[in-house]
Amino acid sequence: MQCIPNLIATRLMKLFYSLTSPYARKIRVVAAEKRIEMEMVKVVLSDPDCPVSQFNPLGKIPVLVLDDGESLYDSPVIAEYLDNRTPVARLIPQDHTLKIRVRRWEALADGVCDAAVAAMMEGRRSEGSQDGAVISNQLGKVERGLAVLNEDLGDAKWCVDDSFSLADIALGCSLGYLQLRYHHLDWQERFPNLARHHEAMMQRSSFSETAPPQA
Ligand SMILES: N[C@@H](CCC(=O)N[C@@H](CS)C(=O)NCC(=O)O)C(=O)O
Repeated sequence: MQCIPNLIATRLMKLFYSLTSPYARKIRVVAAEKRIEMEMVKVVLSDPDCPVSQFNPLGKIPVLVLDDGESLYDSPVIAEYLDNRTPVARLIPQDHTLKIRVRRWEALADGVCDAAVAAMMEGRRSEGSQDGAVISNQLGKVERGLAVLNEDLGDAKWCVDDSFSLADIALGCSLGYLQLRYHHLDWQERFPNLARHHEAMMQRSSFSETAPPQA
């Protein structure tokens, strides 16, 4: 009798992403650290046929489409989902106090990115319709956020409890975005703790292999 191997048909989860999105990079780094395989679907958000809004009504990436068709967003939700999918390389601590500290780092790092993106979008409007007050308000958030992140990191290697976590991934992706779009802010010189953290992140293949292409 022929022996038929027990094949389990599994459909891979699909991640909608772009090479320059810092939020999508966060998820790509999480997946690499946790050795989770996903089908990667690269999108161009400005493309009229971009499929993202079929899966996320907000039309934003990252979106993770699960094997049963359910879609997850935004990046903090996807990161938590993936972290719980396998115990390999835990990125969000089980301990409540540590978990809240990781989440707070993530919120501030993501918030700096939100403000940097908002300032850049305003700056891309035509000369006459740009609002300088909007740009400086958003850049003020970036500056204050970086100062607090730099101060809170101090001379520690990793953000929370001397252990690598989602906080480090979120911080790294936010700084990577500033390096891409705001090189002129000279954040490496002004915030040396953050510069050192970014160098440590670049030693990890999950991070260096997901770096956005420099323009
Ligand atoms: N809070 C969201 C932010 C996602 C986000 O803003 N993604 C940008 C790409 S970097 C986007 O999709 N923008 C398109 C839009 O706002 O319409 C997350 O963490 O996933």
